[in-house]
Amino acid sequence: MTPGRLEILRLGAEDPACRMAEDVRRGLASDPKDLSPWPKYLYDGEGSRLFEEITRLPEYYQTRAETSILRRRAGEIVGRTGCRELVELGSGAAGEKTRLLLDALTARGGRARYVPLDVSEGVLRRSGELLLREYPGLSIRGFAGDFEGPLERLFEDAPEAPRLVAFLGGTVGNLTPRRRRRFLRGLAAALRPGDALLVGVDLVKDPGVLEAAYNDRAGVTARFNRNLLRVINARLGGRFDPGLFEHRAPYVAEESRIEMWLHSRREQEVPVEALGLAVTFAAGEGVRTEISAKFTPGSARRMAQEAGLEPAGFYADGGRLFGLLLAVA
Ligand code: AVJ
Repeated sequence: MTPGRLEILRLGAEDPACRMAEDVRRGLASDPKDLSPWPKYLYDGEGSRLFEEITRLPEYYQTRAETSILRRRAGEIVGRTGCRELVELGSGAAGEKTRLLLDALTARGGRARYVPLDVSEGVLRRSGELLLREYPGLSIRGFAGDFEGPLERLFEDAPEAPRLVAFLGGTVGNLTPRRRRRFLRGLAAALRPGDALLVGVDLVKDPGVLEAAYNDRAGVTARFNRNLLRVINARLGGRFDPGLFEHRAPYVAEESRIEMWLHSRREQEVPVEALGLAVTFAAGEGVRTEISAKFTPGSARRMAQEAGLEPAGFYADGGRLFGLLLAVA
């Protein structure tokens, strides 16, 4: 990797449309209907745009809280790990949070590398070009792909100094417990001793505050949720009418998680061409579209330990709304 250089590689070769048909078939055949194991399908162009809008909503405190932690502690976190490379999983538009970590990394002089992974190649290219202008000494190797696939290639071309792998935004909470364990074990196995993982986790709090964050007054989260049906229409030839589904996002205390659902307003049959079938919904029947697990400092530490990582620090914002767990391999 040469300083001042941007390269974008593709991670994983399988045909995404074909995979999606299989995933959606499985999700819609289960009882209850459940598309939440595949949160990535929420993030097409429109879904990513709506999510950016969510991060600015008054009710959605997570992005602001996480950014405020990094504003105060990025220097300390990077200093503790001694890393020279930032690997960011699900980097998205590489906004202020990424810059706070890169500021801390480049403030220490010498060569620094940034290895973002995101499903959108366009987003990687645009944000990579912007970052190169702001950080001329940085070398960037972006990977377009899915963080649940094999991650070894992200860690090829290993630098001598330790790496910091950042998995921000609370995205780890969107994985089902099984997938979360599988993902973290796979990640831990790809790390070398001394490498560090920084995971953002939304914290357990008053259910009213949690539910407001996923049931915003402006209805942006409802649009984000219904957009999944548009993605299925566009990519799999579905005939969903998003207006016939109601957005709900209750906090399920027994699971410590928000669950996002779409409930059919009436009995209906929806053809999906790529599946070669029509999906039937009873009146009021729901399909779960996303889970978003909430953690305590203790449950976040246990999650890292289960993957064989050693918890090294837990950082929260002033309101204790959101946390960053630092763990080392
Ligand atoms: C992707 C984890 C940041 O679970 O809060 C926002 C996605 N879903 N509103 C979350 C989301 C509904 C979000 N994260």
